[in-house]
Amino acid sequence: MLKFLGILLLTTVCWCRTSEIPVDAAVSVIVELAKVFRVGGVFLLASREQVPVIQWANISANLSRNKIPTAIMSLKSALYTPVLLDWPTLYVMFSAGFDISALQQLSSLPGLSIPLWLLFFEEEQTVEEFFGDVHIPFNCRFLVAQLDGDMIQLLEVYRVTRHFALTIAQYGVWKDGALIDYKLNFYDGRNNLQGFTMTAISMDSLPYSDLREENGTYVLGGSMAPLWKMLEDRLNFTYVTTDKLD
Ligand SMILES: *[C@@H]1O[C@H](CO)[C@@H](O)[C@H](O)[C@H]1NC(C)=O
Ligand SMILES: *[C@@H]1O[C@H](CO)[C@@H](O)[C@H](O)[C@H]1NC(C)=O
Ligand SMILES: *[C@@H]1O[C@H](CO)[C@@H](O)[C@H](O)[C@H]1NC(C)=O
Ligand SMILES: CC(=O)N[C@H]1CO[C@H](CO)[C@@H](O)[C@@H]1O
Repeated sequence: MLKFLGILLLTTVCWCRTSEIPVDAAVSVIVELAKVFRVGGVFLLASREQVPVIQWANISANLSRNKIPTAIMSLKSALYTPVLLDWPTLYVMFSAGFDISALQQLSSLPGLSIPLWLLFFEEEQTVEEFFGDVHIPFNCRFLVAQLDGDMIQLLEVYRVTRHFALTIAQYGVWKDGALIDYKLNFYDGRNNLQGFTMTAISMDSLPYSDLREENGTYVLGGSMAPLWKMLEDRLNFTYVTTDKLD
């Protein structure tokens, strides 16, 4: 009877798909990113369900052999562990058997933009569907790694604001143990606010800025105005003004 229960437990634990990304490739991607971003340590985030399907211990041992301090941490503990400020950290996750609601919780952390994030993605659904309404803020460095033949494509994902569609852009490619065509400055190309309307307040300071009402709307005048207009055009945003400080 006990044996039977054991088998039952095993089969229920192992229902989820095992990770298809080769351990060697995953290790190499992490090592290469650690070099580029001078990462001081790696946290491998895993839920209890994921432990049997992903070779965390193997990956962790290999990273340590590469002189990269590594710890395996549950997604729950990550919520309560302060982000290390003076030590560039890489948080790694696998999507196989992953609980997206945990990521939803993680994404509300105030320090989300401090570490670098890497998600090995191997789902039938698209990246957009997977993230659903998870908010990855504009200033976050969040990478999604996807197997593509003998290469791994690295995408960056973010949203301009919570209600905007997920932006997915190419970050780089991993091939034959090396990162190629990657952006050294992570924020390169992240210069389109996609028509975002920000609320602005102007403290009039002549001759630089002068907020005037015209036909019921406020327009910025003064010598700052052309500069501001140039920023709006370059960064693709608009503004509405308010005279209330709250
Ligand atoms: C680690 O993974 C590699 C590649 O998948 C495999 O060859 C090796 O046996 C594994 N080592 C352990 C200790 O599981
Ligand atoms: C500005 O953002 C809007 C909304 O995403 C988009 O349709 C438009 O093409 C963008 N303009 C430029 C110049 O990128
Ligand atoms: C305000 O309305 C007047 C008359 O309709 C128009 O001539 C003027 O261009 C408008 N100004 C702005 C800033 O829209
Ligand atoms: C997955 C794996 O075990 N990869 C490597 C770990 O480190 C040893 C020694 O550095 C390599 O031989 C493995 O290929």
